Amino acid sequence: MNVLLLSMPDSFEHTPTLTIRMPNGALASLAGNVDPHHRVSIADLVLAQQAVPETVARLMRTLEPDVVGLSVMTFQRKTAMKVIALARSIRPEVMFVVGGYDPSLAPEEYESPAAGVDFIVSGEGDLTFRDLLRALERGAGFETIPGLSYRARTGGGAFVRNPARSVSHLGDEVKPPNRAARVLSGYTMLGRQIDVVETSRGCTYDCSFCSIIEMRGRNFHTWSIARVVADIADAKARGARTIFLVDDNITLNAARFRALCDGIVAAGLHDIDYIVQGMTSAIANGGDELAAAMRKAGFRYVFLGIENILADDLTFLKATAKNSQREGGRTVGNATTRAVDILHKHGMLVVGGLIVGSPGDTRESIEANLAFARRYVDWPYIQHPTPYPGTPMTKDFREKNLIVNDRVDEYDGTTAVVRTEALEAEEIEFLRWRAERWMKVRHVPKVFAHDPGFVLTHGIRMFRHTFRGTTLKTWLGLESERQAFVRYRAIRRKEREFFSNHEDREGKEGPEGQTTGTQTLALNMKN
Ligand code: B12
Ligand code: SF4
Repeated sequence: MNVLLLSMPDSFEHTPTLTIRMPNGALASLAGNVDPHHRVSIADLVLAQQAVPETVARLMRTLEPDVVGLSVMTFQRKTAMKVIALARSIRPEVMFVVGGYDPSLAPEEYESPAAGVDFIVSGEGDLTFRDLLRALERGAGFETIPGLSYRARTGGGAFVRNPARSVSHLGDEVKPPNRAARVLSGYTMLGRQIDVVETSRGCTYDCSFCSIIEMRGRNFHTWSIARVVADIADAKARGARTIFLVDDNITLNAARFRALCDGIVAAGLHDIDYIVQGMTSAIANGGDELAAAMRKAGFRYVFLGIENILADDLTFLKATAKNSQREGGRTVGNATTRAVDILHKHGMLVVGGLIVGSPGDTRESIEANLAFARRYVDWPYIQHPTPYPGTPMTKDFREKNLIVNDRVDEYDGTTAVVRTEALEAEEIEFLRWRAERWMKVRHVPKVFAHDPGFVLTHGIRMFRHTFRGTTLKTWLGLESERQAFVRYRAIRRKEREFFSNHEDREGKEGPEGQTTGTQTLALNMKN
């Protein structure tokens, strides 16, 4: 069968496509696990953000897929529906499969006939998708495939939800990703080609804002160091110079993480820049030994899930335990500053994940977190609590009646869609927006020291992107920053519209490295 796998083009304020365009790891994993006689093509639509409809149309016409699979996060739902409608208009006979966080956690949104979806894969998709293709090929029924929902052939075509599939214990069960299936090019992290690698799946914590627990329960499974090292070598052989380890929580087993660092060095793969996300407690408790091993292996950016520096907010977010520093079996305080200090001491940079706008937050508590970020983190990754489907936090916000926006395409983490008891959502977003832009500018010298060519070529555009909405009048003090903020929000809303006036845009050039409608860039038809 001809299979086309798509990830959505919608991107996040802190990972603008001008500087960061990452492959979706789920799609390469699916491609690696289907039976080898299928022809699978992966297209990450962030690579074609300026020409989404044109690219989808071109892929549908040139690849002639029998099955199209879409990976969808909640804030990408609206775009996914439009992609399906367009693709179906070009090839009405195609079968559409959706998977990922949103279809898994809000399946009802995809079950209405208007959505145009034929199958929903919940939770891990590697084996379910493989089994679905087998069933389609044989013309067999779908009722024995765990993790799959499908439209019944009788009874009005309602969706049938099969029982969930148990989480995979990894090992040899889930085969390595197939990166060769990617048909678009232009992946980048500040000018260096980037790839993603998984070393484990799952987490045993239960932070109230995180979708992972509802998605797969509380568990943690790992691949062998040998498999991970081979996977990194594969990414490197295909040109990657930066690798993001996308594990949910790699630091759950610090000894294994340390062994992985040693394995990377032993395999000579420490000439790559690594990015990883981890818990402050694990980094603080791992101390100099773990941090030195990480640096030696090439780790450059460490995303720390700090979440909040105030105890009450951490309690609300259920993120106290993972941010606690422990000594002699006892909690002795918050681990955040120690984790930051250790990473800095060993030459690594901190991406500070903070969440501002929990129900009890006031102007002062938000400012305290922003001041902390200003002082301690290298790149701010500050978000607002966002009520994703199925999370305990969503329930809390709903019960407190604090959700003010139900347009899920705006659930991108930096649009405030909930208010606190003391502050309006817009005010919370304004406070974050106003402070964060300057924190980003401050990081530029460190980027310049590492990638001078990239900053020289793209510096002005990076600055203009960060300050979009701000005009000469704002700089001269002739209008308030709030007016610039209103303009920024309008620009942001427009950026989410990938399908408006697409006929007018045909042929328009996108940012450097992005595929556009008229380019025939890297359509790799060989696999
Ligand atoms: C890595 C990651 C990122 C990377 C993205 C890299 C990339 N291009 O993929 C970065 C840092 C850029 C990122 C950013 C964001 N992320 Co993110 N991210 C993750 C993370 C940590 C791991 C995802 C991953 O790659 N897993 C490995 C793959 C193999 O697993 P998987 O994606 O689950 O895929 C499996 C199944 O879902 C399924 N599947 C997935 N797609 C499909 C498609 C089909 C057809 C089928 C059949 C099956 C299937 O099968 C796959 C294989 O088993 C998760 C989870 C977490 N613990 O935080 C969050 C997570 C996915 N992110 C999330 C969010 C909200 C975001 C942001 C909006 C804001 C933020 N919190 O940072 C931005 C926006 C991203 C963007 N497009 O711009 C949420 C999604 C919630 C939701 N309900 O939508 C998660 C769950 C975290 C959370 N807060 O709970 N993210
Ligand atoms: S520690 Fe990280 S992955 Fe685990 S539940 Fe909390 S936010 Fe999610």
